[in-house]
Amino acid sequence: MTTDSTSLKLKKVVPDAEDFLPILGTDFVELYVGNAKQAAFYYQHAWGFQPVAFSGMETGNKNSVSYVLQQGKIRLVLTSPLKPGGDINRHIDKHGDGVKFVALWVDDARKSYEETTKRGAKSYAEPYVMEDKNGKAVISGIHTYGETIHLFVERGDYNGPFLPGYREWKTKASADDTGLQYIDHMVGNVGWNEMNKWVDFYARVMGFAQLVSFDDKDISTDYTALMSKVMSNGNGRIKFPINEPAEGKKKSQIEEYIDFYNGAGVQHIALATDNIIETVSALRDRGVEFLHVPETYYDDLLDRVGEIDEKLEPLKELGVLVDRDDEGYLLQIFTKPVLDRPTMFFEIIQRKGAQSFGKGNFKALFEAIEREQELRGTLN
Ligand code: TYF
Ligand code: FE
Repeated sequence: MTTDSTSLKLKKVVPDAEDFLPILGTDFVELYVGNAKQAAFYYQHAWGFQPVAFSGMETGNKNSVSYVLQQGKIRLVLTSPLKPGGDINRHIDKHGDGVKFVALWVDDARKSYEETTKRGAKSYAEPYVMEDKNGKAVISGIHTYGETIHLFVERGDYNGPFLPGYREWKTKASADDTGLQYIDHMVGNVGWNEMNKWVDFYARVMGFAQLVSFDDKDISTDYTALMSKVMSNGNGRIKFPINEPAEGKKKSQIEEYIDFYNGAGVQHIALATDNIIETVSALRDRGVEFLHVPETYYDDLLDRVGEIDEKLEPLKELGVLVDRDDEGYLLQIFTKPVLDRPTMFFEIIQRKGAQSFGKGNFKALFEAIEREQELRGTLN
């Protein structure tokens, strides 16, 4: 493993052309979960997301229930079935709780659908209009890796709590936010030798380009390995790293994920803060569990990353990792899986100039993950 950083470059995988899929930002992330009421309680009280909107029996939705929560620009939707059978139950049975929809905010959901399906995207939903007294929105959707879906959300004249059909949702007990601001990146785990197929998908079908902060991430510790490439849209607001397992002496964390998720899916969601010490302290006080790095990581930290604004002691106390590239530095930390299956987890990230992903931390991070795999008996 080398730790040199080279500057972040956009490698043009597709010829220069107009951006045929302009994306305004991430609109929402929707998880299919076994018990949305309790999941919503967790994200509200442990993570500080605020209640926003609700759909369920009281709004005429007899088959499923959805809670919408928001913090900064991050919008989370938690959906559970109300009856046996159907696609949500099947999804939960196969994958456990997990991300079903990564919804992208666009100006034109019809054009987004046409441009991507004509380049080979598999249709999930043709453009349809949702409407209530608050106005109209248009939604369409295409398949990406595994059973994950990209929705295109055009908000048009809609001016309500979330989307047509949803009503405002309030709770009596509140929890302060924890300083989370926006989704920095969302990572997909795909199967053996499938990374380049999905890199090509994001390039060809969605017009993304590969972000190269160093040569293709071919990452290994003494025991485990994975490969990773980062795809980004035209304006850089959307960043999707794609991981695949690689052969090592022991089982890749990516293979462990694929085993338990029963296929490809969203591995981690990186949430940005502008004060990682405050954010992680608050999350930890409320019971969110983070991966532990050995104290020796901090012994030569400042030699590796140079001067930083933060004091070393709180970073060490919390287990926050630091990495530098030629544009600045970043601070990051990873939760343990937030579900019973060792599948999805979160990253908290604070960027101070650096636009890369923490290459210098991979060894310490992956060794921390290996220790968790060892405890689960899934390292072999
Ligand atoms: O998103 C990233 O690239 C970093 C590092 O399985 C990382 O957060 C990469 C692969 C992985 C876990 C974290
Ligand atoms: Fe990440």
